Parts: sequence; C-alpha cells; structure tokens
Amino acid sequence: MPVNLQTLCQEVCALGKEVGAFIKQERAVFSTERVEIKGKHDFVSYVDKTSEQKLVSGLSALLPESGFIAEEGTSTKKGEQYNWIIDPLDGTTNFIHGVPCFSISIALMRKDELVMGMIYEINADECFYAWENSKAYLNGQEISVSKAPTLADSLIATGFPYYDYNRLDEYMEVFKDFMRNTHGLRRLGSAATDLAYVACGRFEGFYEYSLQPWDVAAGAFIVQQAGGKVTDFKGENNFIFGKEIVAGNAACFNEFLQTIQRHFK
Ligand code: 2AM
Ligand code: CA
Repeated sequence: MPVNLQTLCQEVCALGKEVGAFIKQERAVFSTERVEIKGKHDFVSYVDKTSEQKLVSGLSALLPESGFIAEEGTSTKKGEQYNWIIDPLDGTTNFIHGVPCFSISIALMRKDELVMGMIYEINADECFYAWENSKAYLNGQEISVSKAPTLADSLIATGFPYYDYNRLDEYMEVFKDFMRNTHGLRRLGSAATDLAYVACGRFEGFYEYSLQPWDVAAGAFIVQQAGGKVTDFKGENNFIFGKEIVAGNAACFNEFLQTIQRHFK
C-alpha cells in the first residue's frame, strides 16, 4: 500500500509531542549527576536514550518496513526504501543546564531523498513540519522563509565548533564578517531549532560545520518546503552527511553563501 505522507506526518507530530512531554517532565526532576560523558564536551543522559527508544518503537509501529539512523544508536536496522533520521534531544547541553531551547528532530528518507521533516521545540510547544510536495507548517499555520533582500537586513544563526578546531580561524573570520554586516548573530545551541527558525522567517540564515545527519535532516527539508535554500559550504547538495550546512531565505542566500566561501576556502 502506498504511504500517505500527510497522515504519517500528523502521526509523527503526535508522537513527537508525546515524547516531548516526557522530556519536559524529566527536565523538572533532572539532576546533573545523571549525565554521562560520551566524549570531550559530549554529553548524554538516560533522557536522550529513553526518548530515542520511545521514538524508535513509535515510528516502527507507524511504518514497519522502515529503518533508522539514530543518534544514540537504539536501532541500526536499515530500511530498503524508508529510513528515519532522528535526534531524540537536539540541544542536550541546553537541557542539562536548564536553558529552554531543545527539540526533537525526525526526518524520513525514501531511498536518498528527504520526504518528511518534523521538529518539536519542547519549551515553546512549537511543532514545525512538512512532507513531500507540501508547504511548511508551524502548529497548523503555514510558514515561509523571510523575504529580507540583503545580508544587511538579516539575523544569522550559527553553532560554535565543538571539535575539529582546525577550521576555527576560518570560522572566526566568517563570524567577524557577519558581526559587522548583519543585524547580528545568535547561537541557540540546537541546530534543529535554528533551522526551524529559518523556515518560519525568524532567522534569515544558519550555518555550521561538524554537524551530524540527525541534527540537520528534518530542518533542512522544512526550510526547503518553506521556500528556502540549503547547501553545503561548496554550494552543493551534500549537506545531510557532509558535515557542513548553509540554509537561508532565497532572497539573500547567494550573498550569505558567498560570505562563507570567502573565508572557508
Ligand atoms: P545535540 O544537542 O543533539 O548534541 C549545536 O551547535 C548543535 O551541535 C546541536 O544541534 C547539538 O546537537 C550539536 N552537538 C553535537 N555534539 C555536540 C557537543 N558535544 N557540544 C555542542 N553541540 C553538539
Ligand atoms: Ca541529541
């Protein structure tokens, strides 16, 4: 039977909100003693892992033949046609410190193509989503990227490098350039939320390197469906697995990308 992506997307939103309620409830009783260290600056807790288990079991029930690319490795099942790319908690450092910006991010790929994205920002109860050939939505309202025509009219989001410091000098040059020539920069600490904010026009652009597929897949798709553009730093399409992403509104995307390329050679 063909998959009805619109219905599936509604079910994914409901699942995201349900797991989001669990994360919110755990945040209220969370203690930093429960944090495990995956690597330098790399934290995870039972909240990330339990949330991922809930998502994997819920998504498997919705689409039994599907496989997973999931941050905490709950399932490594590969789907022949459909694979979910999921981050059960994007913005773990914020979660641990009680800073209210963290999201659940779920994308669906059919073969090599993104066909659905859902980001649920838990604190503001904001659910961003889109499916193949749809518009993009925030809590039932259609959204679109901003129409700001130039970088000078733009608010730009980024994430700071947390490893691969070899590229830090280039990163800082881009940062200085945007500091001088835009409305300013923001660093929320959740790439999924940054991308959702580009999709609904709060930010004109977002760029970061060293991100993983589960940080960006859903958000990149929602930005595209909201009329925005997404590439890697070369201006090409390898932004899900290529660990570099530039996303922005259509109007000033070229200026945005050129600024990044001037420094990241
Ligand atoms: P995470 O919270 O799921 O780990 C912020 O720059 C982005 O980078 C977030 O989407 C965050 O996702 C990701 N990230 C991954 N590992 C990180 C780390 N060790 N420190 C900061 N951000 C990290
Ligand atoms: Ca995560």
